[in-house]
Amino acid sequence: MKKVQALPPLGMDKAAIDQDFRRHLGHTLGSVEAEAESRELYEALALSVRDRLMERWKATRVAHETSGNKRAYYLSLEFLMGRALGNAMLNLDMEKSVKEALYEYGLALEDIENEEADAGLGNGGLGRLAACFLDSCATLNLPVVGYGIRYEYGMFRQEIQDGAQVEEPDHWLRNSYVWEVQRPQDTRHVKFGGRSEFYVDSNGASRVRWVDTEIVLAVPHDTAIPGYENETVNTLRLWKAAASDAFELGEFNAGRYPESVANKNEAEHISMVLYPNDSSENGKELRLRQQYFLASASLQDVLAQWVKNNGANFDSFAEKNCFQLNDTHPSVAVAELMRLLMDDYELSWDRAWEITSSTMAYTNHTLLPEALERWPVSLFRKLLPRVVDIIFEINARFLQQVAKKWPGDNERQRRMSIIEEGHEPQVRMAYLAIAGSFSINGVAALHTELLIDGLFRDFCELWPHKFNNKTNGVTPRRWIASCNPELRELLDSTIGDQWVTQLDQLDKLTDSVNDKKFRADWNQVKLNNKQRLAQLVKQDCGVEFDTNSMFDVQVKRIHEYKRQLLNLLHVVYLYNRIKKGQIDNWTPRSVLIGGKAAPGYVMAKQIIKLISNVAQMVNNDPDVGSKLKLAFFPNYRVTAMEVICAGTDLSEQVSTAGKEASGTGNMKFMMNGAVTIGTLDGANIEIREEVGDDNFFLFGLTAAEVEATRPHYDPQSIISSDEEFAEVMALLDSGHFNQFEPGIFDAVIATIRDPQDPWMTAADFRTYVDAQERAAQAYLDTERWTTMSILNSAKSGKFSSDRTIAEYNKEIWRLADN
Ligand code: 26Q
Repeated sequence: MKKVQALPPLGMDKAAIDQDFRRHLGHTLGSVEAEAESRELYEALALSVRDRLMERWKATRVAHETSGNKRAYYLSLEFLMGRALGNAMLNLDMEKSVKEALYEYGLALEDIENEEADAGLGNGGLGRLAACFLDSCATLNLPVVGYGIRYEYGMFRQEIQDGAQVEEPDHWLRNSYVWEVQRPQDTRHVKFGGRSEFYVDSNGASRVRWVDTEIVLAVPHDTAIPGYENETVNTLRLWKAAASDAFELGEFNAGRYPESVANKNEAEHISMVLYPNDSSENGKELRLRQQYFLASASLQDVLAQWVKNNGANFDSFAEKNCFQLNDTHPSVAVAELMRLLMDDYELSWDRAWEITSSTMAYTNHTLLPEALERWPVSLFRKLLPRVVDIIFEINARFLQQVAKKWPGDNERQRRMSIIEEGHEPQVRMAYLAIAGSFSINGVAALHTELLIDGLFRDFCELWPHKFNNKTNGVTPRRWIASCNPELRELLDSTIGDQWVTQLDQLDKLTDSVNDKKFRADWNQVKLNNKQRLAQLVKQDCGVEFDTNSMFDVQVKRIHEYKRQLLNLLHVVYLYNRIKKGQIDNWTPRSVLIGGKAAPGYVMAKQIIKLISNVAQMVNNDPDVGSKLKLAFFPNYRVTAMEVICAGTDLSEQVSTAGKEASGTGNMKFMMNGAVTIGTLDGANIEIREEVGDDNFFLFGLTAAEVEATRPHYDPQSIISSDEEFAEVMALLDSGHFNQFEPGIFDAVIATIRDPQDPWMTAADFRTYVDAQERAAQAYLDTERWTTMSILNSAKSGKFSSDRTIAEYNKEIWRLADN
């Protein structure tokens, strides 16, 4: 083959971009330039940006392949990427040239950007964390590849009809997606079904092969992950499922050709849709197929590349590779790597185990017992018979170790077993992940402590050295520079522009906290962002927010433990005070609540409906006016948060202590100068440590107090001994907010009075309302609030995902930066 000479690098100036923009419009898209629609303009611009990504992407790939350096792989069922265009322009430093080029045609960049659909391939925190991590890995020059699934349908689009959530499919690929490159040459084969067959190989060794399987093709689609102004472009590889030819030409389809082709569907269903639950959906066969599909395709991909470069010699494989498991979702990878090494590459059990247990690392994201993944052994065996054999063998050897350390302690063996015995035996995925990993981490200091003292206590006694904390972070590129351009400029002109990659530099803002001009500029930026948010709320909720009011925001998945209900009780409390005429020193407030409920989570859906109904009542009461507004924000997603976090004054982080593993929205708000009202939960604790108690509105029981209170928790007596609380409950009971829908909120209201309420909403009502009052008074004192706002931003440096990733790298992955 004759070698092709690469073209010279593309220009980054206005003229070069303008040239490519018009070339793509006319030649790639075939649009008549003078009549181009905004969709075509978007595609032409995106393709011009993509061309520039491509050059750097190739160079990075070659550099990583030739360096022979260690690499890490982030395995995740979710990557909540949001939009790519703005991010790529920011990281490639193209914003200025692009704006200049578009200016010529009278086009606004924002309108063009709005043509892009969010890549919503995740539920919430865990998926967005994966996206922030990829940005930081690329920015830190770390050779890390993200592996996930290319769901045809991402997180559902939420509509609100008559105050209730309605789910609409999110066909995000409908208008062609310009950011992915299909790489059919790297297609992998994933097996399902069949049986294990034992045989003796030519060396007389007994081996196993997995036969009579169905084969599903995994076709990779790569997306570029640019680092910030550093020429690095890493890869996110998403697998699409496709039927193999063997599949459609099954045994008996002569004369049934169309039907057999239509049967391809079954294989292709695997990558059809993201499961919209953010706490586990137990026992669903398709979900287990997805998990194995991701794990197997990704591991085969890594092994194939290894063998291409090193031959089938795995002596240094563990030194050069590391797999980070994003929760237990991909943890079947532990058994799958064993299978591939033994069955496909003929390694012994011991060698395979050495490699597996020194390359796998597991991150836990939840303490909720109902969210711990377990799969029926029977289902596992039907789908993955060979894999289940390996899991049993891992368990047998693991329990021997337990028995050796604690002889005769059968109860402990039963507790720690990877297989939960019982009527329907189950595989405990977290225990599989722990047994197979050299590192297990929680995502905030408290969360890790609770894992060590509680959930994983037995394992920590066995392997204390495996456990560690990695407090979450978020990328300052998307969550300041790109979503808050006015703040970015103010920061640049005040402390220089190094903060974008060294977020600790924000601390320099403390030097300017008393500077009059700076404070005025700070407030002006916030006001402009509130204007932008108010416009969005008007457009999407039909509610008018007054920008002089305090913007009080809670956006996150709807979950009882996150206690949107507590927030709502406070709104009803304020409403009641207005109705009673208790409005001295009133702080006008605009409360925004948004988030999706899992479609099958009845209580969460009722909470949405209750918020909508209270909003109707509050917003249309002439006594209330702009003293109080409440809006439910529909279809909360990454792109909405970009506007919301910049325009927020008060960040609501009010989960029951000990339940929110970390939270990451709390960090985005803080960076953008919001003050937190929150419990001592997850990363809130560390946020408060950084910013100081004076600049944080703390309330509620601690995690230890929650557990100590539980046995004698008596919400009814709390309510009846607090007159204002009793009034709030009476208002809800009276049906005031559901006059034409009698009884619909009975179940929700009953949880508050239930002594068994796991979230103990009533316990924190009084301290919450008091903290809200402190916040309201602080807001009235504009000078005080300005200081708090500035200091929150100034002290947010720790919560950059660059810091988090640097820690993963230093303590877990140990990659050289390239
Ligand atoms: C599991 C099995 C079957 C179907 C769905 C699932 C499933 C999917 C998503 C279970 C859990 C999730 C997502 C969990 C999640 O987002 N956890 C959040 O992770 C964040 C990042 O670490 C933390 O900040 C949050 O505190 C935590 O709730």
